[in-house]
Amino acid sequence: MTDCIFCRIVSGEFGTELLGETEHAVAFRDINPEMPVHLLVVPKKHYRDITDLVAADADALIDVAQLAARLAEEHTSDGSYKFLFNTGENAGQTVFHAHAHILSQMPKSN
Ligand code: DGP
Repeated sequence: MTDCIFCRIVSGEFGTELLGETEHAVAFRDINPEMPVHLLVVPKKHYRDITDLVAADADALIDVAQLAARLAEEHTSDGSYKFLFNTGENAGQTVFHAHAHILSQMPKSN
């Protein structure tokens, strides 16, 4: 979808740095971080939210979860993280391309 900001990131249009990529998902930093670690993992294909993703694409769902776990290992000092899907406008979803927030107060120091 050309009017979807995350589809445009997935296509490479903005040159957004990708922190990880699988066959079905990519990860990048949230532009407006709410914690020291705040990453987003999105399916490459467009789904409106996690509900649509779960219903339609088990392969992409697994990739999102596995990529999130790998990023948490790489970017946090203790492997603890929040794995959050805002779903629907009244729950705070503002970008309607399914995405997981990976949030942690414990960045890896290097
Ligand atoms: P949500 O409220 O769950 O829909 O979260 C959307 C998140 O997406 C929000 O935390 C900010 C982030 N975001 C919005 N536009 C961009 C963008 O162009 N680039 C990046 N990296 N993040 C974005």
